[in-house]
Amino acid sequence: MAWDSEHHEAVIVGTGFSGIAMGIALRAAGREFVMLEKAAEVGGVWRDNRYPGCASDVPAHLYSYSFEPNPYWSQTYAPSDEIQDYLLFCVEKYHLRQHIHTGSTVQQAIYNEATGRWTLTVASAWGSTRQVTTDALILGIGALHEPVIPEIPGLPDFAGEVRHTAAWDPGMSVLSRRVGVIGTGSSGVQVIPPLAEDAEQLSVFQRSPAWVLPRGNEEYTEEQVDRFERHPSSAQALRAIQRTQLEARSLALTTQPALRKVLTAQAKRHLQKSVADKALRAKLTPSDALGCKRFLMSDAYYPALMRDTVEVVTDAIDHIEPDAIVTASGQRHHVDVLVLATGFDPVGSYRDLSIAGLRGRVLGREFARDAETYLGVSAPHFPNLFMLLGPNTLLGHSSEVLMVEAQVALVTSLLAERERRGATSVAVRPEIVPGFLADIDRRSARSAWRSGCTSWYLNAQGHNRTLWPGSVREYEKRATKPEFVDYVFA
Ligand code: N01
Repeated sequence: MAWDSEHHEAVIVGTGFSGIAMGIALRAAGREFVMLEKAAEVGGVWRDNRYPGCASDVPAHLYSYSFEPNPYWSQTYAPSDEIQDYLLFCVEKYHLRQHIHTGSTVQQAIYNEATGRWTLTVASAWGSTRQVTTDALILGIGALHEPVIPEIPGLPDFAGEVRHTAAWDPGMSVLSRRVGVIGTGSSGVQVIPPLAEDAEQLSVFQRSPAWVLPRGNEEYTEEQVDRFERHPSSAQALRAIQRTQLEARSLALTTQPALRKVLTAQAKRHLQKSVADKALRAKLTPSDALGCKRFLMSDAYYPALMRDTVEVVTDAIDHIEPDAIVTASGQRHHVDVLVLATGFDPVGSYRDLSIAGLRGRVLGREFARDAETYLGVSAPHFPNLFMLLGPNTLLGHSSEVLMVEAQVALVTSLLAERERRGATSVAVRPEIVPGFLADIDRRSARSAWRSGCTSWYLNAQGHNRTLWPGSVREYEKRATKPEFVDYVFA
């Protein structure tokens, strides 16, 4: 669509779950805004993650907006294409298309203290750039968006196809091909079973085994869908049950290690029941505590690993040759297709954007040192900047969509309060951020994810700057009833 104006009340960057929720809220508040999306379509991770087997690992009725229940989910855990369809539906239903500029990449944003405005340099897909100003820059750029490409010697010279799970080519077939998968996290555990069915030979390169719980996915029957449609309260009741069950997991991961033991026993039983081969079972038994890294849920993963055509390689990868992966023991594993299920860099999205706040502070550089925020939404020295799913607001236990809705409510309140006071800027008070982070550190110290493994949850100093260390309920309370004294309105 054509640009109407060079200045906007608000600019939302990104059109995934969080950007779309923010757009819906700004429309409801009667605000003028645009949404900038660098890709050709909305959807964020659900547009990009199209590998076979990709699905949410949070039940669909909970992994959707509270204000837009969907009675038509086909199964407990929705596949990625259903979630993408849901987001497309929301964009149309809430009339967001007219606000969205696809093929628009924000290259730079500079804050002007005198005007309280951000000036953005936006590059279009066809090569032109233009300047846009705004009173509120809202980043919905995603935390798990920037793929990690491992630095393995020889990888650039691999002659076959290489695919990160987040950049899948839906046209790629592995039928009668030898496939190597590096990585056995949430993405790996989903992509391995369908690949194992089709590939001639599948080599799974596992650096560390993960804890896997039974998934218990079920397709909803026509009668159930019909009931959800005709009696929305039944879908709401299901959502409430799912929410309560998953909230209990936050206790297991944080203050109640005894509950972790229950989950660990469940995961051990799952492994014992699924894998008869003792040697394979030993390879698949994690040495770190459950929850230190994200625990996984699958009923298909272990059976896939037991196929004759699948091998689990635990020897470290030494280097890659044009047609093989060579491990430290010198063994060559021939592969035609290499799948990288190697995860994401949680601050990568911020590093690539050049966002300059007060006194030339650059957000990506600040975050590379330490991702200091307040409630993951505001960063000190960056007025009129708001992050959705920012640092310390991911969950290891429940639906991110709940966090998104709380953050959207917080941003909406801050903008309304700024207006009510006749101010041009709102910023978190820098002096309250150290206390907030000290509390995160104190609570994380007792958590599963600080129990001794290395993971992307922790930064180089070993601080958790990724996860929210409490319940969703607590975060919702803090975000939806903001303490305005924590902010400077100028
Ligand atoms: O990434 P990960 P992911 N050599 O970082 C291994 C969300 N998600 O994409 O454990 C060898 O968890 C690495 O090994 P190790 C979800 O929030 C959601 O799977 O570090 N191996 C690990 O096994 C999730 O938490 C859904 O020793 C290397 C794997 O790669 C987040 O995304 C689906 C390596 C990376 O696992 C990330 O999950 C998928 C190397 N050089 C993802 N580098 C749904 O809800 C890395 N590894 C659908």
